[in-house]
Amino acid sequence: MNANTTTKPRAKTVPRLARPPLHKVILLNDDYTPRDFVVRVLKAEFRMSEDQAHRVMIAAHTKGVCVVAVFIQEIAETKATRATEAGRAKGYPLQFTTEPEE
Ligand code: TYC
Repeated sequence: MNANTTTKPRAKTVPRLARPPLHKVILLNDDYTPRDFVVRVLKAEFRMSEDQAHRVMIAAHTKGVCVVAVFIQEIAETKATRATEAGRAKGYPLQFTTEPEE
């Protein structure tokens, strides 16, 4: 850097506009879908590890529902629909729903 070079001060904070509201994807328990199938769908559609997917499946199984992840509305709805459809394609009543995060 020579003596004539000036450095422009950099802003420390990037001003942010309002963040888009997030929506939860919720997994519902049922009595028929095999546990390993639920785990497989969670891994495929939500990119979870075996461990994470197993934990979420067990939580839904024992409590009735479990929040899988949060996304902007369009992504949440697309993923919930695809995951529900994966169960339906095999004749299972597996259900994923969405709701806005408070
Ligand atoms: N309750 C199912 C069974 O016992 C397994 C299951 C778990 C299904 C979680 C859905 O969201 C679910 N085979």
